[in-house]
Amino acid sequence: MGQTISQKIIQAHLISGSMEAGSEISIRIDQTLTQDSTGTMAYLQFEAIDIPKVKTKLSVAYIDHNMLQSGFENADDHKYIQTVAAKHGIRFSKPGNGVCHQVHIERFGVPGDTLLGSDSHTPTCGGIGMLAIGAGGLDVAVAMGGGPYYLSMPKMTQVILKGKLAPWATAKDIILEVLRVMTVKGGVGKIVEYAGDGIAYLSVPERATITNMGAELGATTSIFPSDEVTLAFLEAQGRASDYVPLAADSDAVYDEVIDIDLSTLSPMVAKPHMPDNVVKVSEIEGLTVDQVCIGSCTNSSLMDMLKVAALLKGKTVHTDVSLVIAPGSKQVFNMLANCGALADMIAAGARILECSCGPCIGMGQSPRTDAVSLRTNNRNFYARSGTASANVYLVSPEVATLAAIEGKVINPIKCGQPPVITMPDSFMINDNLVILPPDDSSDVEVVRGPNIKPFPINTKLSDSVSGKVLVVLEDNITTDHIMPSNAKLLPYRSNVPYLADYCLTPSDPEFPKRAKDNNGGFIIGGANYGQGSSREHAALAPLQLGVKAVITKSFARIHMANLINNGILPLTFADTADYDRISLLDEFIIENAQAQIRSATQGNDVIVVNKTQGYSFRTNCPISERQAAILVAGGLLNYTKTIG
Ligand code: MIC
Ligand code: SF4
Repeated sequence: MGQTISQKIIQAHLISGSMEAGSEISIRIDQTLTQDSTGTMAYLQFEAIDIPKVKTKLSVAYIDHNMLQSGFENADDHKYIQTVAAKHGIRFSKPGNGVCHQVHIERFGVPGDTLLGSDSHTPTCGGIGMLAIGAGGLDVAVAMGGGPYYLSMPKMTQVILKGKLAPWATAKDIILEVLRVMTVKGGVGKIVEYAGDGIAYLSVPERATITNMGAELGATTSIFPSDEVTLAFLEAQGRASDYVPLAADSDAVYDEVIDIDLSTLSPMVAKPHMPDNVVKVSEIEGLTVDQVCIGSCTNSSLMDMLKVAALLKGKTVHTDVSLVIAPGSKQVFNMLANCGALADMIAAGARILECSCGPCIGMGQSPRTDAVSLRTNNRNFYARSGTASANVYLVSPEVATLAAIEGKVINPIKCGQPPVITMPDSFMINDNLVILPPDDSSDVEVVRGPNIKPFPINTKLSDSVSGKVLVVLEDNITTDHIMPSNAKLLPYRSNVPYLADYCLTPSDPEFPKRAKDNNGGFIIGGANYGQGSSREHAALAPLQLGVKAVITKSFARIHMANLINNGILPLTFADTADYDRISLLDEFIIENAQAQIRSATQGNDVIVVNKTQGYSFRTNCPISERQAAILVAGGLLNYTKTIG
């Protein structure tokens, strides 16, 4: 039987397990990436594992999230990451070099290789045929140390793109359409592979927009074949030698196939507050706009920026709109400056930001109360912009730019022909902001500022797990609810005790106090709990507050792995009707927890007793034997010590 693209890459990297969907496998990781908001924790954990030099082919530490430096905290973290990277053989991408995913695909990604990144949008590199997966910091730390990455073998989804996009329809509209069809939970446990005659017309940056936002499907990753288009991109980046062709076999079998006729797609928009709340732009035409943000790892390539500049040329941003633009990388920024496109943006009145995540993660540019903000980002989760009452809409750079000029949403179809932008034959290559680690790092001193606090480590699972229900939450709770990130909180990513006081506050401001008053307990969630970011802090902050188990209707992949790595039991209701019976502060107990967790690996139920209401209910814990051992040991760090 033929193989899919990702099955081929997995097979070539397989260390253990059988490649049957749902069973646990482990793979060798060729490259890792970290960014600063998850990186500090990942490197603290790497240091705890105590391996002198990374064992990957390439590991890069990026600084792109915490860029505001409104106090000493961010700068301290940057210094720590720079010195710890130098110490352990990791390349350091300085602040100003760009957003990790944009830089990585430009300068480092290799078709057919594996990449593990401590950021959920790591699948961006799937745009050049790399198997690129987002994970928690601890999993990335283990991979840097040469350890395998464990995952559940995904199912295979094929999205067949037929024909050619109509004028004004873009790669962003393709992925918004896929989100509309599959929803934010539709990709959980799956890899999405793109195929069809339509992909020949999509450049690597366009493919990367699609694989980037595959994270919003909950997918393990997304991937395009490595073909002539990939070769052209790598050649233009001066990296033709990294090219290897890669395609699915013609008789490869997919679990699911979705057909999209590109010629029928029109500009789309994801309405507040979920990336799958997708309609046609024509349905919100005329909506008055207060803010437009262009950039983020989804749409900040040179081609995106050149389109924006062409539309802005000779125009003025509307009186009532604030337009901010953040180019994705130094390469993009420099080329915009060299060709004059940057001047067109400035002349039109755009506020140019440094190349970083910026508004996407609420690092500045929070819009006004009740604002309508059009953004080219990948996420419009509630309160993520830093203004809880704001309504964030996700659109293509073209739709965003036209709205910035007109002050309202315009259906671009009515605007004549779009600017025609093609990929340059050669990009400007200057890697002077990537600092190589020294061969001999014995003299390197790792600098730790006062903001770096010890992180919580769980203890062995006790045989009787008891506590009160601390909160009951609805479906689709994101990591932005569990551990909000914004300009005020992001500086504390290396200070979990501080962050814990904000845990789940967008959903329930009293949660941290209630958790502390009751010495921890249980979190109850709905479906797709923990979707979004890879931030391990969404497990570490609950751990700091004494949370012992999270019981939900279902989990998002990375968050569930983060809970296990930190020794918090991830349980799902065997009968979702039991969710409705639970009241706040009910007292729960799981008897014989160690034995129950071990036997859950055989598909047996884990019984939870509701002492307050006098009944028990069944839960599942769909984990491997290795994961059960991690939970019993009290997390991955403790487990690693037990196995030497
Ligand atoms: C995000 O887009 O939510 C982030 C910020 O990049 C996160 C990482 C983090 O929380 O630091 C992600 O996507 O993993
Ligand atoms: Fe940065 Fe936003 Fe991309 Fe996350 S989604 S890596 S915050 S640009």
